[in-house]
Amino acid sequence: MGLKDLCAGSMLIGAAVTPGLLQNERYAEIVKNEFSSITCENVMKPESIMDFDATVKSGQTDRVMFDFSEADKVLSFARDNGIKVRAHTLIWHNQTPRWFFTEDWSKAEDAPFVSREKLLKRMENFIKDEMNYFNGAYPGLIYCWDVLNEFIEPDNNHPHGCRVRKNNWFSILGEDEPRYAFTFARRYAAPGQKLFYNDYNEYEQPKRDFILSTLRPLLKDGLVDGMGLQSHLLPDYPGMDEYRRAISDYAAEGLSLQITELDIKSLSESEADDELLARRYREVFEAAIGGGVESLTLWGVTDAQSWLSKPDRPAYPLLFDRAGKEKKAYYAVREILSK
Ligand code: 9MR
Repeated sequence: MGLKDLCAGSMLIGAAVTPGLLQNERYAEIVKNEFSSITCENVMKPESIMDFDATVKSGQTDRVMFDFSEADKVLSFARDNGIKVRAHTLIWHNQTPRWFFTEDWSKAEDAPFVSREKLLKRMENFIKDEMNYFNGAYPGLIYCWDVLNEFIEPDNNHPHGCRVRKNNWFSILGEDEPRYAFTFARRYAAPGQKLFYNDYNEYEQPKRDFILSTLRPLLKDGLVDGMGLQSHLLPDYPGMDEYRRAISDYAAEGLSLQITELDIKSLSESEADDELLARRYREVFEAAIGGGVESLTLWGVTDAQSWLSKPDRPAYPLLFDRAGKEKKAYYAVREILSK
């Protein structure tokens, strides 16, 4: 019995994966045995699917062209193994090429941006064509979309918490960006697919309040369904009270909740740190189950592939070690899910 069997019926449990990881037999086995949900760690992001040459060649000025071949490797694996997919991510300031925003799809550094009107056409076509492709090729596979990612950044000192710096979407669309993103996504999503806002440091104040005041009007108009709690945590931060409080504050608004990118940045594999990690995972899973979280995704499968592991500074944030062996934290999670 894998983790997915222990929480079947109450919660999906997932991992972020890359096409490369799935080629490794041991790692692919872990994914098949343990998880009921998959997120593409990078290959569904705009920069991975937007095809510059094909776009220029197409001669169109308001429609980007795609290359979905890397994403297809992950989605066909999911389909063939009965695993559902969280689609990550449509509108994001990061990993979206600048040429998408420029006149004549120019890659020149100082190329001028298109008008607001033209960007809205590109945005609608982008969302529509991507959703139509995946929903057509993999009917019923994707259960939710991260429509808007990391739009709130209190450090930018905008009165409503908007991320104004290094955000080409915002430079052109301003505060209307979220409404347009969710309006188009709702228009083209398949029936039953949930639309999510996804962010990190989601438990902190004032970020939480800014997120909620952005989502409330969209929620009222039926445009957004859920809050993606990324949950990139440290062993001792945030405190569990703060974390639980955030979960209940989001839930109180009527948002569906998913933990979308969980990892806990432990920098040693000493016995003591391994124990600490297990305790922390236990608490987070308890909070998730107690808070009605419907899907919980780990941001990676083993410590080896985690984005937190650098060649000169390994990290130990996940449930499986570099060899793909279950850590104490894995058994702690099993215990909570078995209750
Ligand atoms: O794990 C991803 C890493 O491989 C990429 O280099 C990075 C680029 O921005 O994105 C990482 O994933 C991020 C996710 O898409 C959004 N939330 C934060 C994640 C960790 O940075």
